[in-house]
Amino acid sequence: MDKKLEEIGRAFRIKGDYLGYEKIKVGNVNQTYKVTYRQPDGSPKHYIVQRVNTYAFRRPEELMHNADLITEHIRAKKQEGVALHFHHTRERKTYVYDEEGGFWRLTNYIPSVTYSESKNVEVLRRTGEAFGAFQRKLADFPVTGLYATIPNFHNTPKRLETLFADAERDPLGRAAEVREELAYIASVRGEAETLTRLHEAGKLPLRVTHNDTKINNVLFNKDTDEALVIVDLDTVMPGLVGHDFGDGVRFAANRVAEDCPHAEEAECDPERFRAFTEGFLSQTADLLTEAERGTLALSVFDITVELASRFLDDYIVGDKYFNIDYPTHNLVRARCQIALAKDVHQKLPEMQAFIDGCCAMYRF
Ligand code: GN1
Ligand code: MG
Repeated sequence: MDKKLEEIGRAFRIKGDYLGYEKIKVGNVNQTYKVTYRQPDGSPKHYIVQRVNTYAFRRPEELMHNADLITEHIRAKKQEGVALHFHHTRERKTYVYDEEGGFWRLTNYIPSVTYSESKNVEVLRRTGEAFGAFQRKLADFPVTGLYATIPNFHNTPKRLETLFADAERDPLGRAAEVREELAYIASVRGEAETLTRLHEAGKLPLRVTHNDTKINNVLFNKDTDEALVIVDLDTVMPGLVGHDFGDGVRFAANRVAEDCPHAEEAECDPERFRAFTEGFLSQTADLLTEAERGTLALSVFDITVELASRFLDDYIVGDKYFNIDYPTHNLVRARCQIALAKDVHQKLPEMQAFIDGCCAMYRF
């Protein structure tokens, strides 16, 4: 690996002696490394190198086109503090291909902490606020200027169609084992497709959305817990605000990790939900349409069912998309998301009532 990372560093014209790397185990799709160089004055300097998963991202150049425009748009608005920056090669490209067809990029390293979960409501409020601010800063960015890096990424009806078709094909004979999960998803299909259907009917507008609003995509200051930057811009593209809000809640408010093997413990914690929601709406309430505001709670349910179906589908077809740590990892993830979806479903009225209250407060 050292040889490869050194080669990538050279392509991006990194100065100094290559000292080594550390693999960063965050993210289910790309491979991430923190590399260290000795600068001419002897001090160490770190960078983040990533190999983009080209099975998930079929057109990585378009992804980099989006990410570069977005980071520069945000950087231009930032008066102080750190910002994410993609380094360029001699040919002024933000990526390189290696001989095996691997797609690589390199950014500055931002000293920070990330949380894969947090019980600390203040951290959760700041997470919601950071994703809300991201949305806000990009509100004047033309949606049409971005590629759909993964077409139909949050098209729930298409995701479900694929799931049921793959279960029918059942290439590995795994469908029998997941009959119950398939039945649950089939039973909530109509409701889970609501957001996409409303968009198709012209009732929910497209915005520039992040599409992967997990708490571990926010870098925090180690000492003050201030949110510094949002990372993982791979899926920034035109989308629905509910998907950003919903995915944020799905991940941050769950009492257990996304892949907890004790699915029965999955639950949307009301206090964590309120903290994230307050933060998010403090930045966005005045931007949103009535239809957007009115479907925010439902969006948590829709996105949770969607993700359950993606994990389940990947299990059925043989774990091609998500990185797995053990053979049933995707199944465990799917079960945990289904348990969470059931809990969210029951809490929808109280969640929407809280959202309405926040909107009323922040809009005036
Ligand atoms: C993937 O790799 P990561 O953790 O950034 C996935 C998201 C899922 C998430 C679930 C491009 O994100 O959509 O919500 O896993 N990203 C892509 O943990 O598919
Ligand atoms: Mg991601």
